[in-house]
Amino acid sequence: MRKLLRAYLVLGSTNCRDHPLRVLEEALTGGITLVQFREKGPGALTGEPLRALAVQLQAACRRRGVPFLVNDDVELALEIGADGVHVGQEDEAAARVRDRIVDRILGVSAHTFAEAEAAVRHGADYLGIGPIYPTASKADAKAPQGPGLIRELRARGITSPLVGIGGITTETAGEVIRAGADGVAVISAVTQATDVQDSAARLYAATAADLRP
Ligand code: IFP
Ligand code: MG
Repeated sequence: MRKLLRAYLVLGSTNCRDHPLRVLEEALTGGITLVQFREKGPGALTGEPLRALAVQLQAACRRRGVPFLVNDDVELALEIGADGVHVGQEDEAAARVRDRIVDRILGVSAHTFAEAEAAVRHGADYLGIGPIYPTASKADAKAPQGPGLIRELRARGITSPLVGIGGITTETAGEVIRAGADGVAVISAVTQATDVQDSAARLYAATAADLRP
């Protein structure tokens, strides 16, 4: 799990300037290690187009041997046979999702020590910690916490796989890893880049395991 979190791409059609499949293919070529399909915001797909895009993106991940997770939508994840689900605090309770997806990957967002501790207890395989920096990708994002939150969680005994998310760039990825994260999750840093493949490759390079404390 820790290795998979290294360069984690979260994307949906509303984040992409080109067709999401093209963006994803380039990002995978650049070295992305894990993918989360997160179809959110104005213009987000629903129904059959949503399912069709999920299946397309999943197929691209399978060809490269990269696990494909679905944000929030447990039904969709089960229907297409995704490798896992990522849920927030406001989504279906982590413990319930754990029971429904059994041996697939379960990621849970946490913003505090108490949320992190509860998510681990409810069976999360990894925690998404953020927002680390200010972000435009999430309309209802909480206040930025800085890499210090990850440092605090490690100091207080959270040993689970952790990924930082929120406003992380290739420039700041290293400090998130040095704070104790196993990886970084990004949307814009890769999907909005002029050269998607290059930005993914730089993200991968910036998160080398030897940066870890
Ligand atoms: N964290 C993550 C992840 N994904 C989300 N969608 C989120 C928080 C709100 F990257 F998986 F850790
Ligand atoms: Mg959510």
